[in-house]
Amino acid sequence: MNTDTTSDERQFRLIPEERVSWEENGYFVRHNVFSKEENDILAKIADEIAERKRTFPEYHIFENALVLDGEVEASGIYAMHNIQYVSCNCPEFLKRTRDPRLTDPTVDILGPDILGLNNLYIWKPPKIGLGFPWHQDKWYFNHQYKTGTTVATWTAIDDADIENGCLYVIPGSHKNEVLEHKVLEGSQQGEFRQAEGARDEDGVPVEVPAGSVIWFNSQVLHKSTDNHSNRFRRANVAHYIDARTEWTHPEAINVKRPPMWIRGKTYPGMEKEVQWDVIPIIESD
Ligand SMILES: O=C(O)CCC(=O)C(=O)O
Repeated sequence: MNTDTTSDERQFRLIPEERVSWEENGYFVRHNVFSKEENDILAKIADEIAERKRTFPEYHIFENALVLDGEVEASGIYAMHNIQYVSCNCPEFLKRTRDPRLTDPTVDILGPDILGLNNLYIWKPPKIGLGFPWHQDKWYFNHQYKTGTTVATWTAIDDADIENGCLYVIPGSHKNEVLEHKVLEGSQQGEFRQAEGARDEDGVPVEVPAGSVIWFNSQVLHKSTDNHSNRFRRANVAHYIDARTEWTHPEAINVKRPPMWIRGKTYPGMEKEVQWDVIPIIESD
């Protein structure tokens, strides 16, 4: 991928209204980014993983209690993490994380050289799929990377609305500090912590039809609610960082979850810490 493109040369570049929303609110939405047929390819693979019909590393599958009206109904999958990794045998997901429809606008935010952090597929089954409490992804990324901004792209595989547990954001919250995140007492959603001080009354639901993408700043406060509908609510989430980013603890790089090369160059000293499926392009000075 040529890294020396200008914004005008990038077909899917940010438009001025999106830039304003990004800066003011910390997110923007595009509709009709992916077709149903394109998303069906990802959905079918994820279904096969969930039904254990496909070879897929178990440690990338995250399971949890699933609840109905506050009662534990079942235990099951709620997310598949790092599904883009070469070891996960899902090249379609890796291709998606590199799709210029996701990365062109991201280049306008982060610059030409980008790495991919976790690509996670969220699986929220009818009636029992759990929401995620208020959080800032930056709180998690700060443990690994020294970077001002990371960008999340959230692609709706199904229509996402209040009833089936869409994403909520607190517009403008990316301008404030990263809050303390505490374990939620009694929560079924074991993986995630709650940002202290985030208030429901400040949040707005971001209801989107399938095929839409939400780009959000990793510092923006966001959450989602439980799925109370008879429909699935699935989403493909891919995070990006500038390839020049430094690790917070270079002496203890998390070799289990290296970022993935997505686009452009990487930098001296980083090539071993990045996952590659192609010959690396290294900046010489
Ligand atoms: O899709 C959802 O339900 C929540 C996603 C989320 O909070 C995240 O990816 O950080």
